[in-house]
Amino acid sequence: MSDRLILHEQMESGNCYKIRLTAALLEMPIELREYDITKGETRTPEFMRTVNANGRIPTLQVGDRFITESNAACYYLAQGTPLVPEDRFEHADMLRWMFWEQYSHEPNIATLRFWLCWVDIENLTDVQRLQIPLKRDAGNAALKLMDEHLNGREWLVGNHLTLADVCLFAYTHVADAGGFELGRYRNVTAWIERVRAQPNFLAIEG
Ligand SMILES: N[C@@H](CCC(=O)N[C@@H](CS)C(=O)NCC(=O)O)C(=O)O
Repeated sequence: MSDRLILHEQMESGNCYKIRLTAALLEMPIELREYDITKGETRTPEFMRTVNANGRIPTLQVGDRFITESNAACYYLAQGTPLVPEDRFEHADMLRWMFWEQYSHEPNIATLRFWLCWVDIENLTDVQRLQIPLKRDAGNAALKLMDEHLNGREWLVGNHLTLADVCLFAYTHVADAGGFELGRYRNVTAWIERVRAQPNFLAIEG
């Protein structure tokens, strides 16, 4: 890969961390550009014109082109490496977990972490406050589904670490910051330790 890689990101974001972790595991150098979403730095006309019209990080810059959506950026980096299964079924199964993460996991677990740790409960709108129990239930349902799937399995797909594990690790391992009790999910906590033990593992704020 010869293009210069620049990750437009915010360190605390799990969506950004996925990409840093993918690059670290693959020993790919990437440059970092930090933004503060709480100050609206990804909503400026300049950012939306040049980096992401959707006004969000992460965005992976590849030369002079930009890949938005965290899981697409991870996929860009990992194609052709052991993180992406060659087997056709396992490849699709890996994508299944990555799509599931964005629909059933991240909107619940990451959002509660953001609301409770960054926005703060007293600054939430009434609508957001009403959504907390719904997101709590949906987040626990997602963790339970992972826990059941990991019963008797080391990895989400096949028999080695794939992007499915990397993308789901990002917000799962910090779910306690969103008020989730990870200790209830023994297979998930064992899996978290397996991911942490990988060569070249990078911590979220490391
Ligand atoms: N589906 C997107 C979600 C991106 C996203 O929601 N980014 C958040 C930070 S994790 C953000 O930039 N929020 C700032 C804003 O919406 O203004 C992805 O996976 O990259």
